[in-house]
Formats: sequence, structure tokens, C-alpha cells
Amino acid sequence: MTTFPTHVALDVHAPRVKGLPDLDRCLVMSVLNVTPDSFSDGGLFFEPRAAVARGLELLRHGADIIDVGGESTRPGALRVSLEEEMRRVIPVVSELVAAGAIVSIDTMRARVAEAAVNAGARMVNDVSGGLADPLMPTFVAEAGVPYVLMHWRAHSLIMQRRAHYDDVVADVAAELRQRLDAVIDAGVSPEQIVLDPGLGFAKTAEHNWRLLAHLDVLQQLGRPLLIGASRKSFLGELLAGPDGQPRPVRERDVATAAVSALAAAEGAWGVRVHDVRSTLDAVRVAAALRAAR
Ligand code: PMM
Repeated sequence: MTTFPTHVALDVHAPRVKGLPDLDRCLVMSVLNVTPDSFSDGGLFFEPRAAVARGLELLRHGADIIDVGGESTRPGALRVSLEEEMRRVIPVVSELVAAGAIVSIDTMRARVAEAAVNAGARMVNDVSGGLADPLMPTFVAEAGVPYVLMHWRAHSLIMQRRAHYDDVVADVAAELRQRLDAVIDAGVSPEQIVLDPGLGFAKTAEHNWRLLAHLDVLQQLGRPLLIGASRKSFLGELLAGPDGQPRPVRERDVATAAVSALAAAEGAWGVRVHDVRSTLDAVRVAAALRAAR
């Protein structure tokens, strides 16, 4: 097994995240994209009222955290302005918090993260791992909120050009280690941090499968892992029909739940998914299996 030098104490025994409830199973973070163009649910919940209604439905389905995002990160996506991102997400965050949800804000911008935390969001999910906005680590350090630090190499428009690795598992682990050290140097406490390999972000299907097959290596970084495989194109490719056409996006939830079960059985802290019910069942199966070991 590969190990990495670190100045952060290693704790491979499923360390907990400061500021979030402890569960006896893998946590289910549900996706709520308030965007016109996300690959799976783009446009469906773009109106604030529809987004809030969907959030309440995800809550009824048992989501542990609702991850609200206002900027699509699908390959090739263009950025939205700060003002537009704020307009999309902040009212939705406020309403879901008022309804009792634990809300996470999916943003690369410190100012959006700050406004969302002021509106009651309890967690920041930054797909750029603090690279897109240099103010993000400082904000997270000051706010003291849980922080998802994802592996990322470039903005969505060009990221697939950067999908080259010598050894994807070792390279992603080393790059996550660098970002972990950088945000800790900026004042973020290790107990705030969740790591995410960033499936599909500057990665081919083969890269995603290799990362999923080696979660143990990423766990050596000593922080909990979040896995975002839901409905992504590598699952569509896997399930392609005889004509070679990828399985349509909205018919990938069984495969997503299978990944959730396998990741949870390996000890993942959380999974980020569109369909909460199937994944909740899957992570319960994994928890029973782990408890019986
Ligand atoms: N994937 C997407 C967006 N945000 N956040 C984390 N932490 N991990 C992911 O894998 C991730 C993310 C892209 O897809 P979406 O359309 O499902 O939001």
C-alpha cells in the first residue's frame, strides 16, 4: 500500500468531521443544482420555488445533507458571474435551512460561501480544493465550517485536456496532499476537512475506476472521503447498450447505488448522489456488512 509523508497526524479509523452529526453509516449528501445546464438535472430546479420543493423532497427521502450549487461543472461548462451564482443559491439555502435541513454550499467562490454560511449553510463543498479562489481557504479557516476539498486541475471548459497521469491513484493522492497542506497552512483545521478524489474532473472513465478501486490509498491521507459518482458518464459508458450508446443519465441510479454500497463498504465517509432513496438503502447494506465483520 502506498503511504505519503505528512505533517498531519494519520488516522485511518474513519475520523469524524467537526461540526456535522456522527452517523453509524456512510452519510448521504444529495445534489441540488439550481442551474439551467448541469448534466443530469440542469433546468429542472432552476426556479427557486422548484429548487426548494426538490430540496424538501430530498429531505423527506432521508438526505443527511443537501448540497446546493449554482454553477454547473460539467465538462465544457462556462462560468457564471458572482452575482448570478448568488441570486440562484442564497434564497434556496435560506429556505432549506429554515425547513431544518443541513445545507452544504457547492461553490468555488469565497464570497458565495460566506453569503451561504451567513444564510445558515453548515458546510462548504469546493470542487476546486481552494485553487479557483485564493480567498476560500482563509474564509473557511475563519468560519470554522466543514470543508470538502476536491481534487481539481482546471476549470470545466478545459479540464479534460488535463486528464493525464503517470499513476492516477498516486498522482491524485499526492495532489490532494499538497492541497491539504496548503489549506492547513492557511489556518483550516484538519478536523474540518473532507477529501474527494473528484471523479470525472480531469479524469477518464479508466481513471475513475482506478480511483474507486484504491480508496484505501486515499484514506491514508488521514481524512474522511466523499465520493461523487452519481449518474456520471463513466457509469453511462459502462451500461451502454448493444448499439454503443451510453445509458441515459436518468437511468444510472442503480449503478450509482452500487458504487455507493461499494464505497461505503470500503469506509467512505459520504457519497454525493442525485437519488437519495436508492443510495440510502445501499449504504445501510454496507453498514450492516461492516458491523458484521
Ligand atoms: N461533482 C459535481 C459537482 N460537485 N462536488 C463534490 N464534492 N464531488 C463531486 O464529485 C462533484 C461535486 C458534478 O456533477 P453534478 O451535476 O452531479 O453536480
